[in-house]
Amino acid sequence: MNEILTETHDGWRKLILNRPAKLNAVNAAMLPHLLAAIDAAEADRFCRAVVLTGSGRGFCAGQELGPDVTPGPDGPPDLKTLADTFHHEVVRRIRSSRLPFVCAVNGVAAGAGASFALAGDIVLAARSATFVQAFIRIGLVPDSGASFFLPRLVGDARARALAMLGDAIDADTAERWGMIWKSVDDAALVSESEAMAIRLANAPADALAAIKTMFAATAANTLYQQLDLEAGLQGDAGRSADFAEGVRAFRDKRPPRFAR
Ligand code: T3D
Repeated sequence: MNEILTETHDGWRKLILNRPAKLNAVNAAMLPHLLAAIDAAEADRFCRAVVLTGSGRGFCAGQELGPDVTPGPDGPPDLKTLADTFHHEVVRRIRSSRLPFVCAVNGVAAGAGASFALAGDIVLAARSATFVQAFIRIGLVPDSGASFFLPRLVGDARARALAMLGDAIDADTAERWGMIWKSVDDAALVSESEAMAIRLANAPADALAAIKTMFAATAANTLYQQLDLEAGLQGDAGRSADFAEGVRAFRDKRPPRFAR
């Protein structure tokens, strides 16, 4: 079975984790295909947005608790290399991509699967979906960015409790806590995430990429450094055809038609 499905639409792609019987748990054989699918979207000049979702009733149950993490003749598994090479590379590529990523969390997102979801730029979740920091349940620690994303999204108190207790939270709670953009009716997730991708595909692409650059830098920057970065990126945006079109459309009282 093809464990990563790609749908190519007009201006956007959908990447689907496709191991439904295992709630789309990932492993070292599957993750290179996910990385390749992300790279292919990045390389496609007609692609302006990506939806990442799962097939079946799960989004992603994190690392497959199978051969990759089973002690072999040489001793315990090398989780550092596994994380560095695969899981963390997924997060790096989503975050460093020019493309806005919409994560459509269709079901449980656990362990690294929750981190992949939170790496998205805009996270929509089906109301029945849950987010689980499952690591502690099996004696591991948060990875794939969980210890970076969570405190920034929900605050230190909630992040620590989620990481230390491993309790599941539902999509409504995730929305209320600011962990995700929106919880939607299960039946509406596909249409809402696709509408979001289309909307982003029609937005000014360079400005979206610049917003990603800004938000990537903000965690490490001082206010003054961030002001310098904003000024530089605004300078670039001010020279763009999209800005000229945006202002023209405003004056003409019509919707803008940004470059595609
Ligand atoms: O180096 C590194 O970076 C290592 C990576 C670490 C990052 C991680 O992601 S560590 C965390 C790994 N993930 C987990 O510990 C989650 C394990 N799964 C669960 O706790 C539960 O399955 C869920 C809470 C996600 C969902 O529960 P539920 O009751 O809805 O479903 P289920 O019945 O437990 O699972 C359905 C099937 O999927 C089941 O298979 P079966 O019995 O029907 O054949 C189950 O074994 C399978 N499954 C779910 N998660 C995994 C999995 N199989 C392998 N690995 C999984 N992670």
